[in-house]
Amino acid sequence: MGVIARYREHLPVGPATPEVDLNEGSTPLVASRNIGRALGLKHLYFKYEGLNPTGSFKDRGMVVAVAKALEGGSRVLICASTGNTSASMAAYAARTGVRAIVVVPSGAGRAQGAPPEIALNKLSQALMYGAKVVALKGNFDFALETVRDLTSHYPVALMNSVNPHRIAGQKTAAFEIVDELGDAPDYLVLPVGNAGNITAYWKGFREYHAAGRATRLPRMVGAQAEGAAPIVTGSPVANPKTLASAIRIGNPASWEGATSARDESGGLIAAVTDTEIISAQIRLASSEGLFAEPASAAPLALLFRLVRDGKIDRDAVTVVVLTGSGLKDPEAALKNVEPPIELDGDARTLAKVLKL
Ligand code: AN7
Repeated sequence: MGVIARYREHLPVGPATPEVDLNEGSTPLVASRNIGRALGLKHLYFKYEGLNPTGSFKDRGMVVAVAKALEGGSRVLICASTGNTSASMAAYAARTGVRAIVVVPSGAGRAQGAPPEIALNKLSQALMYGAKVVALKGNFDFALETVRDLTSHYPVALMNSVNPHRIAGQKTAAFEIVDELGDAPDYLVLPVGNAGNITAYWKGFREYHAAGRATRLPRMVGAQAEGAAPIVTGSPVANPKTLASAIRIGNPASWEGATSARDESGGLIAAVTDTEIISAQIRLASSEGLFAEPASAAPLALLFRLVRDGKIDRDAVTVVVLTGSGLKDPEAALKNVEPPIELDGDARTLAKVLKL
């Protein structure tokens, strides 16, 4: 079952909305075995969104946005993307037989013929699903500005999270957490890039609370990368830099949604360094068996710091959202682990090398 079928009564769909799904959503809420214990947190969970059909949380919003675009008669879909949105849009376009155009940042100073500034596996997804991919010179913010300009002049449906149907679909992740825990957590910790997801989670928690499905609201805690932290510093970043390419965004479209979520919930949005991100990504994989992409490790890096600073109550229920699979960006990960041992030998030499 996909998110439209599961949460139909909470979504802007009706009898005229076409049925679309890839069985997205219903992702595991994995209880921490080791990190929670090490931090002294009794109730730490990971919402593992990397298990969505295209490997990220984007599928939740995309399925609703595509269904609504079809309902409205659109035949051409477009998005600007740091990678995951484009992979998701391309998949649902393929499934429903409409054209997909993807605009990804190629980077301002990149060498001719070099790959775009997005993770290779995300690019390969968009290409395999059959999208037309344009690597536009400049960063993500310029790509989004250009796509918005184009859609205001041509009959092409804009599928970025400024499309409210994306936010509507993404809020289902908050519903799932409440359905599983029996109430809202105390803290919801997630990465913030274009800020659609924090906006969507907050909307979901508020709606469920208003419907009597939860007795409380979580504090919303957002993590940005230090070189791409406009919401933390309070002004747009012209040239955002971080190895977490998914959140390499300098002027978030849902800026206000993010600050409202933060302020209304009594939460916070803070920046973590790339070094903290890498170390959190490795610790998550090697001590929990959960491989998430760098952007998804940013909230865990922030949680480490908040616990160290004594800002998180040990009895609190904390959910960290792992927004995308580690398989999305193996190049980033491989730079930071020991390479395989090269060996030409038999069992004895193998045992010797392994010091068994
Ligand atoms: C893994 O795909 O912006 O704050 O174009 O891929 O809702 O933008 C991706 C964002 C976090 C940030 N984690 O979410 C895109 C894109 C992962 C992501 C974010 C993204 P938003």
